[in-house]
This record gives sequence, C-alpha cells and structure tokens, in this order.
Amino acid sequence: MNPETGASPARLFFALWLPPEIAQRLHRQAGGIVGKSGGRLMREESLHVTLAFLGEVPEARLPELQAIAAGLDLPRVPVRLDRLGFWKHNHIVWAGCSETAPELSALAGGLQRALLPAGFLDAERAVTPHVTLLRKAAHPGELPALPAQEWTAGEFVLARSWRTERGSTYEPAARWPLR
Ligand code: 3AM
Repeated sequence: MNPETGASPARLFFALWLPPEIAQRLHRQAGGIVGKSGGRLMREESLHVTLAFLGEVPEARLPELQAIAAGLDLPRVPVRLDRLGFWKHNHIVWAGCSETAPELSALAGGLQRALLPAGFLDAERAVTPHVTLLRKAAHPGELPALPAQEWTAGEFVLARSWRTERGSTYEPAARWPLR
C-alpha cells in the first residue's frame, strides 16, 4: 500500500510512451468520443503502447529487472497509429495500427524473451499494439477517421500501474534507449 495515495502495490509493464504532441492529438480526439461512449478518458501524459505486462514484481527484484532491460540491444522502431477501434471484451476505445510494423512485433518479442528466463514473464504473448484512450466505454458507434500519427520510438519505458479508487494511474519509472 502506498501511504501517500492509498494505492495497492504497483504493477509493472514495459511500454513505448507517446511523444507529447501525439498524445495531445489522441487525447483530444478521445475527448470527442467520450460524449457518445461514456467511460474514463486516459490522462494525456499516461498514453502508451504496452510491450509486455509483468504484474506485481517484488521491490527486491527491481535491480535484476532493470539490469536485464539495460543489457538489451534492441533497434528503434517505427510506429504508425492510423485507426481508432473499440473492443467489446474489455470496453476500451483505442488507437492502433492497420498494419503492425514487423519491427514493433520484434521489439515486444525480444523484450519478452529476455524476461522469460528470470521468471518475470511466464510465457511470450503476441502483442496487438494499441494505445488505450478510454476505459469502461460503451460501444461508441462509428468512430471517426484517425489521421496517421507516426514516430520512431527511440526508447522504451518500465512503467508502474497504480490502482486507486479512481482507477489505474500509470507513470514511467525508468527508460532505456533503443539503438
Ligand atoms: O496499455 P493497455 O491499456 O493496453 O490492460 C492493461 C494495460 O494495457 C494491461 O497492462 C497495461 C498496463 O496496466 N494488463 C493489465 N493486466 C493485465 C494482465 N493480467 C494486462 N495485460 C495482460 N495481462
């Protein structure tokens, strides 16, 4: 329990954080959808593409986890978000890719495989790259077109997810370069 926020223990995940100007555009676009779908708008500064979800990691194992991340030699990846969508099963509105760049799948795979031997993950999982924009949303009907948002990710992030009474909040905890 975090004594300041009353949040339960942090859960960890690796992600690509969005460049601020792209986060701003997506957040603004999501703001135009929430009137139709309801739900909870993700904070602009927390928008990200998850690469690997670890769950709760004991504080004592953080140095080992950070050493694995620091030892990786993974290439920079192009990201192109060009569509909005809604998933019924988890009630999220997201921005994603019409075609997933092989480099992005390779990054998630490389990272996940590095985490397996030390038991930080129990299995490699295929990633459908997306940015969650709204949670607990109802079907929004037809979604607007998303002008393609492109950048080359030059770093990856270890992030914490805190569960609070107002839902989860996310914050980057450490960053490493992609080369
Ligand atoms: O970044 P998004 O929103 O796609 O859904 C959770 C969130 O994904 C996902 O990890 C990200 C940070 O919380 N997540 C949460 N619990 C998970 C689980 N048990 C999970 N992903 C896989 N398995």
